[in-house]
Amino acid sequence: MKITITAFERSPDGGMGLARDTRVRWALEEAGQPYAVRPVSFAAMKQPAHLALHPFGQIPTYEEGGLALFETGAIVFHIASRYPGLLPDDADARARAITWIFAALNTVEPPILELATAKFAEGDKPWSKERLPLIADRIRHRLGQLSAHLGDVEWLDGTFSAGDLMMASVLLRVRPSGILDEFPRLAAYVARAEARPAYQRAFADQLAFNTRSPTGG
Ligand code: GTB
Repeated sequence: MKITITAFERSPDGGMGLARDTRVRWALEEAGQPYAVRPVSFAAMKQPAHLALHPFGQIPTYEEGGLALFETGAIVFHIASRYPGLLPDDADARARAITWIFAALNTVEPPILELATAKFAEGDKPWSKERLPLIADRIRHRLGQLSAHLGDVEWLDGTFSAGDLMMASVLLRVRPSGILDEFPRLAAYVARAEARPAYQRAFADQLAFNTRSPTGG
């Protein structure tokens, strides 16, 4: 069944791979599934046609036959459940891998998003200077715990899974701040994830998409 996802018409990061369509592209590459990408402008995201797919007017969305999904956690979980390669067969190992998807989104990503909001949406507020180091320390606390858990193993729970895909995607978001590099084990973990051929293809495709000429050539 044909898979179509949506992405920013042109990502504000110019193709650094930080917009959330990259994690969906990556999951589809790991699963060996071809897909099409429909660009959506900021204005179109808030129009009824897109809101019918995504109630919050965001990207990415995922369409497959009659199924339409939003939320990258749900999309990646769906891909990992429907296609082989991203979740172990053993039921307990599968449950643990799914736990890491939730941990990435619910425990590690929130302070990272808070930092982005504080920098880019609230950077001009008088209290911003005092708030930023507090958020950075909350991130450091979480990354310290994650790094201690990871130790010197390659992936979070045995073989690479959708849990690692989501965790690495979340950690990539904090790398530009320099905080990730304070945790060499996590920096190496992310580098291992980025070296996967599926990630490389996903990254290259989103870069080409975000740097294509306006005429589509
Ligand atoms: N919880 C949702 C999910 O995981 O799918 C969050 C989706 C979301 O935040 N989508 C963002 C969006 O559509 C794009 S990814 N924003 C437009 C809007 O809300 O109007 C967030 C993002 C945007 C830009 C960069 N960047 O340029 O570096 C990185 C990440």
